[in-house]
Amino acid sequence: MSIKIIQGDITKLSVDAIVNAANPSLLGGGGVDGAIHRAAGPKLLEECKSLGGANPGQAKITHGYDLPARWVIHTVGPLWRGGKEGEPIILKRCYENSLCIARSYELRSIAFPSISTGAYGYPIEEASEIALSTIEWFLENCAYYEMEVICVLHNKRDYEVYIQTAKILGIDYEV
Ligand code: AR6
Repeated sequence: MSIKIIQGDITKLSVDAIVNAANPSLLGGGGVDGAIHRAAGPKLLEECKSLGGANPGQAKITHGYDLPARWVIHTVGPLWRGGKEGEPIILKRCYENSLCIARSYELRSIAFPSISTGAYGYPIEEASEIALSTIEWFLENCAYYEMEVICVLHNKRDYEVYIQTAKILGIDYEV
């Protein structure tokens, strides 16, 4: 089991699945969602239309089409409203449910962006704690075969925050 923290563009990764930080329509948007749809091509949107949307915290899987990744797991993060409206538990569910789907497809390498910390405004320091602790917990307690989870941060500051959080939480990670 391993957690990797890297800086980069998630759409370029040749992994079993990349996770998309989508909105409840699951029909595309800006940020990482827009980048994933552009790189995957129009067939991704066609398949997404058949999913019937998703609630915050849920996750649904599609093919990756023109992406190097075979699968895309679409999850809807919480919109940050100050932190007292259930945002932490919803964010935790995004990671848990995405990893449960990955496990049910027996996927070995899964890459996550930093869900909710762009347009949805979740503070990266707090979001990184939930991301890393939930991934570590899942790998230790729920994975029954070797899984590699990669946290992909688009910019240097977010990357540095993740590394700092991993150190504070005492989480074993690779870079
Ligand atoms: N690779 C990796 N990370 C990226 C990439 C990329 N190519 N592009 C952006 N990020 P956001 P949210 C990072 O806004 O906050 C969409 O319109 C970005 O720096 O993509 O969950 C959806 O349709 C940030 O750290 O997602 C929803 O309406 C992280 O991805 C809404 O935005 C998440 O930022 C969801 O907002």
